[in-house]
This record gives sequence, structure tokens and C-alpha cells, in this order.
Amino acid sequence: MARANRSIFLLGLWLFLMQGASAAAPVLSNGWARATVSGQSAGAAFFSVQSDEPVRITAVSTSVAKLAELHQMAMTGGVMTMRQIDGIDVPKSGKVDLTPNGMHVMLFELSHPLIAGQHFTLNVTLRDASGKSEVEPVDIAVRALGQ
Ligand SMILES: [Cu+2]
Repeated sequence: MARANRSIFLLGLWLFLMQGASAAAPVLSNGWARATVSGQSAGAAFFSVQSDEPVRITAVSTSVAKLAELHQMAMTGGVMTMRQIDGIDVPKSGKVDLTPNGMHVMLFELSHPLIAGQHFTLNVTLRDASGKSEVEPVDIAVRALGQ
């Protein structure tokens, strides 16, 4: 009986540890934005997401802009255009990079110009497969134009 209890305890411990391992939060990294010039009210920000489990970026927000949207660059009739998208999917054990030529965060009505060397926080809402949403902050470093 004692032996059986011990086995159940070890099984429970193993399940607990496995659960802890699979519940690792998505990792947000490489956050950056282009510096803006005086009079420019919109900007763009980029970052990378790595996740063990499938997640979807459903929203972004920041205190430096009144409005932040998820955008996608696309070639339309030989012209580079962009459109707003509902979300960005990160597949299981996948990594997604937001880049100037692909998916990005568009910032509208900046509260102040983005100056090289400054940092701000972008809040990223991530929804997991069960439908649970969580907001993760990512540090955005402002880079000089042309970098
Ligand atoms: Cu855009």
C-alpha cells in the first residue's frame, strides 16, 4: 500500500512538472521602432515572438500612441501597400518576426516624436488555443532612421 501511494505521488509530481514545462509563456524579443521626424504623427514597431504553444496576437497598445494596429505589407498591382489585419498567428514551437517588409505594428497619433535611443513599452495581447488572453509587454528600442 505504501509502495502504491509512493507511485501515485511520483506520478502526480511528474504530471505537475510536465504541466509547468508546457505552460512556458511566449517569449517576446528584439523590439524596435524607427525614429520619426518632426511633424510625423505615425510610426511603426517590430518585434519577434517565440512560443511553445500556438498563440495569436490579437491586439497591441502603447502609451506613446493613441492607436496601435497590426498591419501587413502586400504587393498590389506592383505597388507596395499595407492593410490592417485581425491578428498574427504563431504556430506551435514557432517563431514569427515582425519586419518593415512584412507584418508590423502601426502607431497612429504619436504623443511625441520617437527619438533614437529612447525606449517605450508595447503591450501585446496574446490569445492561447483555449481562448485565454494575456497581455505581455515588450521593450521597444527606437533606432535612428536608416538603421
Ligand atoms: Cu502599416
